[in-house]
Parts: sequence; C-alpha cells; structure tokens
Amino acid sequence: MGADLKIEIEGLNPEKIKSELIADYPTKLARKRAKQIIINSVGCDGEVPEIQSNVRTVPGLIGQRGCCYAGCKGVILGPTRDIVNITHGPIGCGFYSWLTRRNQTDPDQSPDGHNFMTYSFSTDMQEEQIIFGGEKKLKQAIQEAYDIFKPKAIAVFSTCPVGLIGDDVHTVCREMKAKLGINIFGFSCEGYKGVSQSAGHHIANNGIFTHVVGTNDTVKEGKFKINLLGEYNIGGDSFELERIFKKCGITLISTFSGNSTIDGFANAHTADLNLIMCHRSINYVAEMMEKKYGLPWIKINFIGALATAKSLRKIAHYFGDASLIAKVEEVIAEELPEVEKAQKEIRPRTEGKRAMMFVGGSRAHHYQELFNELGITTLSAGYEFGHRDDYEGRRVLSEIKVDADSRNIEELVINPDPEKYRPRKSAEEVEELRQSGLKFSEYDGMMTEMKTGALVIDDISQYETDKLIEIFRPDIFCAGIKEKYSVQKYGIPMKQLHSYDYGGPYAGFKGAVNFYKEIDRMVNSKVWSYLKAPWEKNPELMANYACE
Ligand code: CFM
Repeated sequence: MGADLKIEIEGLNPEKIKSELIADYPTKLARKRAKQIIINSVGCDGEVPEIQSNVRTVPGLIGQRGCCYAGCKGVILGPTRDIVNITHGPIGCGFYSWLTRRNQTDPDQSPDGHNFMTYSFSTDMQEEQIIFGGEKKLKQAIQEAYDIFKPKAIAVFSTCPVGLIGDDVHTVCREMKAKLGINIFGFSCEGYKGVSQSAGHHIANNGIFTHVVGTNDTVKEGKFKINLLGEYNIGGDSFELERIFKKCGITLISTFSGNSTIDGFANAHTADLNLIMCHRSINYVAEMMEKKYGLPWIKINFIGALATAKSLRKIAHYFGDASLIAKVEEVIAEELPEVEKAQKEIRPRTEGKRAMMFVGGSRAHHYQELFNELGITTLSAGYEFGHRDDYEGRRVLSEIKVDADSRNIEELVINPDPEKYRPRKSAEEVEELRQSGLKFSEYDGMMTEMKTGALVIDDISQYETDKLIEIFRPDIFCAGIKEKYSVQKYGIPMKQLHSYDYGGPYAGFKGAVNFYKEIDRMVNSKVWSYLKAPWEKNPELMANYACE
C-alpha cells in the first residue's frame, strides 16, 4: 500500500506534469482542475489527499461522462432480462443505450425463457408529444408491450424532454399497474439530472428498492446465501462468478444486475450477505437493505485472480463454517495453477510496462489488480463520475458537501421492516468478526491502493488525455469508446474497460487468464510502433487548444 512510485520523465516530476496539464487553461478553470488532479500520497494510516469529484464538468471541456438516464436505464436496469424497459423519449436515447455495454444474459436460466434485452423499447416521442404531452402515448406503449409480450414487469425511463414538458410517468405507471395487474414502475431519471450517470444509479437504486426488493418472500434452498451487488455481466463476467460460487457451494440469490431477473431482486432480502463489487453504482441498495432487512454488506472485488481468492475467503470468513472454509480453499487450490501457469508464461513479456486507466466509478480501481498481476504499473488513473468515497474511502462520507446537484437526488428514509427485519449476526458476532479482520460496510477507495506519486485525475478531459499521452507514452491506455481511436492514433494500444471491446470475461479465475492474454497481445504487438498520428504527419491538422 502506498509504495513510492517515481514518475520522473525527461526532468518532469509529478508536480511539473500536473502544472503542464493545466498550464494553458484560463485561471478559473485551472484552479478547478487543480483540485481534481491529485498527486497520490498515502500516509501510514491510509490517509490520502482530498480530491474534488462529483462536480459539474466545465462546459467546453470534452469529458467522458454519460447522463443520468444512462446510469439508470443503461447501467442498473438494462441488464435485467425479464423486465420490459421502455424509454419514454426520442428514439435515439433508447437505441444508443441498448446493449452497447455488452451486458450478457442467459435466458435458459429462467423457467419462462423471457428475454427482452434483445428488444429496444421506446415511445419514440415526436413533436406532437413534446407540444401536447406524451402520457397518452406512454400508456399506449405500455399496453402494446403488455399485449405482445405479457411480461412480469414493465419499467419506464424518463429522458430529458419528459421532465421539460412535465409528463407524470409515475401516475401513468400506477394507473397501468392497476389496470394490467403486473408490476409497473417509472423512473424520473431525466438525462440532465445530477452531474453524471451517477445520479441515475441512485435514482435506479431508490426505484428498485421501493418497487421490487422484498416483494417475494420465497426462501430458496442453500446454506450460504448471498447477493452480488454491482456486477453487470459485461462480456460474461457474471457467468464466470456464478461458476465459482456454484463450485464453492455458495447460493447466489440475486445479482444487481448482471444476468438478473426481477424475481431475483424481489427475493434479494432473503439472502444472508450482500457483496458489493462496484461500490459507486449500488451502495445505496446495500445500505437500504441493511437498514430495512438487517442484511450486512462487505466490499469484495472479483477482478484479478488474487483478489478473487481474497474475496472468496472473506465470504467464508463471514459465514464461519468449517466446511465452507475448506471448500473455498479447495476451489482456490484447484483454480490457481492454471492462472499461475499463464502468468508465468506472460509476465516476463509484460513486466515493467506502464498503464493508465480512466473509467467509470470502479474499474479504474479494480483493474489495477489485474495489471499488478502482470507486473504492469499504473502511472495514472481516475474515475469519470466517482465520488470522494470511491477515491479516498468511505471514511470521508461525513465530510462530503451536499451541493445543489446532489440535493436534486432523493435520499429515501428507511426504517427496519416490522416483520422482515432480521439481523444476520448478533452484535457480539459482528464484533468478533471485525476483531478477526472482516470489515463490514467499508470501502477504502482507489487511492489507498495506488502508489505514492501516481496521478489521480477526476473527470479527465480529452485535452488532458492527449497531453498525458504525449508526456508519458504509456504502454497501454484503458478507457471507453469515445477515447479509443484518438488514443490509438498516437500509436498506443487502447483497451476498452467498459465493453471489453470484443473480449471477456475478465472477472474471476478464468477471466484473469483471458485478460493476461489480451494485454500481452496488445502491449507486445509491433503494429503500434508503425503508427503515426495524422497530425504528426501533417501538423496543420493539430487542433489549436490555446484558450485565452
Ligand atoms: Fe460500476 Fe460498471 Fe463502473 Fe458503472 Fe459504467 Fe460499466 Fe464503468 Mo462503463 S456500474 S461504475 S456506470 S463498474 S457502464 S459495468 S464500465 S462506466 S467503471
């Protein structure tokens, strides 16, 4: 933790690199960005410097962020196969949030075989609805979807114009729910709400908790029942984790929301432990489930073979059952040799390489584990929309200022359920587990695990991305589709950590091997050295970034 990292490049130390990045900005912007570009340092108590985050992007900067609707519909509810997700809005919002993230599902696991993810449902709002209102068309759309598909549930997602013209999606949903007798619920997740897709996560968490979680009390068989929160089955990650859980004898009640079904969410309160993978997108559901049902949560990470082994041990530690502890060790012992074999072969070719990653609100942290396993150092990393707790750890939660943008997002008041609240462990048992090293409701954040001297950059701009690449010439750069081709034009291999390009799974043991092979192929390919960016050949193509 926090080992020194010397990033001195042609006489530039981290301080100088930071000043380089903001040197051409107007004073006010430079001042703002200086608070979001931090040179990491970690004290012996895990103390890290403060980073400004979850604030508005300055107009004019090309950022990486998505919108509130994307966070709600695309990220949280999108991967659930048996809810008909209707986008209430113009067609583009529905179409471009449809499966672009490569979230997979396995309909064969559902008795009714429902899979609506292969459809993009939209009310296709036109001028007429913008002027006269869209509620009527929304009702028709819900009716039509019901008539054709007979789903168990329908969810409605509001796009920007819905909020602007004032359609009341919630009343429409209530009416249609009464009429059709299935679960129908809406989200006020207009794209402009909050400062990023993070607002949409929160709205989705509130909605799913209010309308679905706890509505099915069927108790499933199984001794060690868990929910996996914040895992979205990108490139098949959930499939690999399901395989591992099954092998260990751990019963997965629900995943929020990779390879998921509405019944899984409805039943989630019957599990005995919540595991949080992506803290940013789903910590609200975990908090609310703890308050209402007494279900504790722990932070885990299944990205990286060692991280996977560690996370499995944490689960076994929590349940404290000797047979589970032994089984988990047996599975780890069975799975690791293949990983180690791949690592032994590949690592000599990747050792000492340098990576940068700017993704979302959790992967910029988690993927550093996999790079570490390849001997690759992360020089610089950051989130698109993480909050201070994702960087610095949840210990700073009470210090985070609530501004107008976050006040916009409703905080639900949750009380213990009079009938269903059931503490899974007594206070003494919790204390004992804590004493023996199991951390409940805690996340230490990305910075505590990064090296001192590494640059941590929140909400990075395209301009800063270009500058960083010119200064560092990293061996691999990880981000998303919007950044991919500009990075490649510099002759730097670029791995998408949102959609995984065409690859995956990268979670769990088999995922780690896939990732090693992919990165080996990328960083050792000669093709990149032959590339010259168009603007290097023709300097007149170089954008003039100077902003006076
Ligand atoms: Fe969580 Fe995600 Fe992420 Fe995220 Fe996302 Fe994603 Fe992501 Mo793209 S939920 S925060 S909103 S881990 S879609 S599966 S890859 S930005 S780092």
